[in-house]
Amino acid sequence: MGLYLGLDCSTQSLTGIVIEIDGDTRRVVFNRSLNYDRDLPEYNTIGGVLRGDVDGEVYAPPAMWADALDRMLAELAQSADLDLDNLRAISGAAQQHGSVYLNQRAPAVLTSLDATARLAPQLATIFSRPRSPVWLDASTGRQCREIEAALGGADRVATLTGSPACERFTGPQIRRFAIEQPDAYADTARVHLISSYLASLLAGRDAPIDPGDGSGMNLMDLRGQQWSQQALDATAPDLAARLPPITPSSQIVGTLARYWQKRYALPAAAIVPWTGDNPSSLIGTGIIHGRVAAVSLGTSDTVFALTTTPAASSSHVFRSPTGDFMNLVCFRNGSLAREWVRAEYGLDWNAVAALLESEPGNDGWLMLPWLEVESTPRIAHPGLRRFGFGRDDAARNIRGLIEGQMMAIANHASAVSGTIDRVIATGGAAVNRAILQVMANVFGVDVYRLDVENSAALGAALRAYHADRLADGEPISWTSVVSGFTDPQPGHRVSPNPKHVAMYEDLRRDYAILETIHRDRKPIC
Ligand code: ADP
Ligand code: XUL
Repeated sequence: MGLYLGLDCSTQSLTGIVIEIDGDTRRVVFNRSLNYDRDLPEYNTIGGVLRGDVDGEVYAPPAMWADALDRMLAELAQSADLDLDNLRAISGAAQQHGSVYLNQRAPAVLTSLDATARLAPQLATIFSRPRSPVWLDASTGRQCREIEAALGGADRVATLTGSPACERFTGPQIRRFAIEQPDAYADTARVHLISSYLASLLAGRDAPIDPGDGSGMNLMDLRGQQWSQQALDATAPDLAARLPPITPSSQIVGTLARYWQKRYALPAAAIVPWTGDNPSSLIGTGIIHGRVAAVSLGTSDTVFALTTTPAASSSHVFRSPTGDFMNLVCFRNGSLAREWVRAEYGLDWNAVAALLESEPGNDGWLMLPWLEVESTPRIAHPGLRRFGFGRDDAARNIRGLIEGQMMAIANHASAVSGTIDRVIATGGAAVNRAILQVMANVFGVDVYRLDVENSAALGAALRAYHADRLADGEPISWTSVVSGFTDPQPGHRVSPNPKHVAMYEDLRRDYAILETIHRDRKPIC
């Protein structure tokens, strides 16, 4: 019998899931979340992030994630019904693209942590930059253009690294830091992703970056799965020496550091490289072959699918933990926009659901839901665009925003997978059946919700299991890895209503036309 811990350090929370695998018995035996705003209020985040003085700057304190990790392992250790001696391996996932900057003191501090004291205060001296830019940061437009110019244009960057230069990606973020704060950059010995930073804390030593999360940096050669010297040169001086190596996502990094073993009486479990939340969700939603797409309704909304060959049409191509590729499209206006419209009209989620169900199609009225700057399509001028109704009409605003989001996702999903027979819905908003009904009607296919809500954390636990079997000389297929955890349950199926499918086909065409017309225009209402 083995226990496997998967962690997900997402934008708003840290989740820990433990799975037990004992012959054919496969079950989740621990599932907890810590919300940064609520449970770690001393960091003053709103939605897990802080906003900077410069337009578009969004960041989080890296010490907060360490603190959350410490609290999560404390909760795990206190869980009386678990025999943690059987904890064999730990892996994790983190919000993609965000970066953590460590100075040369970090390795010594990590190997000599005092197990009787909290982790975060002991890390106070290791950061060469106390702020970690996160994926919501949109302050690096200039650096993106510079990188694209140095590498021969956006298409060349996309062919080489899997994506055109994007504001939120790590390379442009590092470039801005190196240019604007040269002394702090000079003091930086290591630039980690959030994923590899947290793996390093668990292992007590520098952990590598996995190809899945490495693909979100504009720095990795997508096909070779190694740093591209050309891309590094276009980004910042002496960057190669500052990046950890890239290793396969199933190659064990080491064992749980002494700090955690002593502090929480945990065994020397294997530490498996962490990856990004989207690549991890691919495993946690059981997408190990084509024609199935996942839609994640988290802080960001994403749609992704597995592929054996990278698609030129997809805005992002990442490596997947299975060794294949995954196509992904990301929308910045996800849950925060839904939260905003809910709060604006003083409603709870049940009331939102009732409005969605009462008039599918919003009587033909549409909204472009770009409350903040949008990444798909790239929208520089934020602001909702309402067509045929005003600000005062709560019902039309709610439906306009959520139906608009679902139409945008469905329209852009064609770039990630030519044919979609089924959609797996995940992320915080996937608990809302009315939203999934809109999704099913708009896509015209069955939508499934999974038993385990947090597919990134589940995917991490499953990856830990996979790496553990491999290390034991018992390679196991991905189908066997996910079996029993991600099988679509008929009870969780939301089927499209044929009457509404036809209507949304027309509305999706109108939506696409509006999107094209308005993408470069400023909002007028
Ligand atoms: P992330 O992983 O990006 O931190 P989650 O996937 O945990 O985010 O999703 C959090 C979001 O889920 C919240 O911002 C909230 O808006 C949304 N959410 C939670 N419950 C509901 C609900 N019943 N209906 C719609 N959205 C919900
Ligand atoms: C994907 C992206 C987001 C983050 C946060 O490119 O930026 O989905 O990973 O979840």
